[in-house]
Amino acid sequence: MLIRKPADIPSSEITPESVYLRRRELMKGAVALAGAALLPGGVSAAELKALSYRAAETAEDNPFYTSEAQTPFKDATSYNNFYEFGTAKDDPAQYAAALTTDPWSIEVEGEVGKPGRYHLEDLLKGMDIEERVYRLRCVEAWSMVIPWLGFPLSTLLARFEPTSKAKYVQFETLFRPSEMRGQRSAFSTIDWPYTEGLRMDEAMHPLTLMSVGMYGKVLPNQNGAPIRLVVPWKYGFKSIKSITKIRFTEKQPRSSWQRIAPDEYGFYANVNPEVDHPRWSQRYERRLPSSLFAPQRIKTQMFNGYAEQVASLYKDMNLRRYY
Ligand SMILES: Nc1nc2c(c(=O)[nH]1)N[C@H]1C(S)=C(S)[C@@H](COP(=O)(O)O)O[C@H]1N2
Ligand SMILES: [Mo]
Repeated sequence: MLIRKPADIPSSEITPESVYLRRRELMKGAVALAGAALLPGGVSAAELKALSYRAAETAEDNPFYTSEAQTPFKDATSYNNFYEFGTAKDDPAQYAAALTTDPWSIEVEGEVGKPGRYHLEDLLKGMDIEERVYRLRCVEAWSMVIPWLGFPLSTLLARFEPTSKAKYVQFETLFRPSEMRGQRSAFSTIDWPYTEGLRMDEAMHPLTLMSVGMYGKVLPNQNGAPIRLVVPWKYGFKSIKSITKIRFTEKQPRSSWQRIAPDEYGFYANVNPEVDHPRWSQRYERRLPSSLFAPQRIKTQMFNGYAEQVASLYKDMNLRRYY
């Protein structure tokens, strides 16, 4: 267990006090979860795993942390994009409860030494869950600051032993129309399943997180339970939810949004205030909670503020062309 009782934490680690208090908050979350284990049907491996994790660091120069105000849990879980449950921002919160997330498995295929179907609990075994406070900016120009729980995607991918031909990795979301009402809609724009992809070096970058929880709890269904990607320097649509397939490929895969509107949504989708979406500017964002009277309009940063960590991945690329 990575989480420790207050008595186990040396005093050198409890300054400033806010860190200590935050740890306590996190542990309260863990206790609440332990209570959930009493629910009929038991508690999933993901839930058990989320009980133990490293609390976020506070160092200003830590790329896995931001001291910006965190988006309240209520906003992060009620204003979502998850088209499998509908296109309105409040649809996921209303309808995602229908999704069964346990048992869950992930199929691994393509250019890889260890293909197969893996149970989520096996994949989580021995995985160190840590907390990372990341900004996430949607292409529609709202943004949030969320304390995610997860582990580096690189740790997981390495276990499957990608071959030397694996240049990209593609992800797919579950296709289960019986539980995902958006997939039953006659008006749906997406050719299901939702897919996304990363170049191998992006996938292996230490900032790229596989998340199983947020705010000290397991992921709410509307945020992509039981396991989703978080790529904080890219527009939100790259952070694919409820993943059931990982495919290693030699050629660049096509993502769902590229297929829907290739002029508007590129493969890279790096947050870039200099490159407008064809229908709107990307210079500013609305930090949630945002309202008519308190719009919280802030300037968007290059690579969503993670340029120091990731700019080198794109150093010889024309980012207007590769948007
Ligand atoms: N499977 C799936 N994943 C998805 C989406 C989706 O519609 N389906 N929407 C994306 C978009 S556009 C955004 S902005 C983020 C939103 O994540 P959040 O609701 O946790 O903030 O999820 C991304 N992942
Ligand atoms: Mo988005």
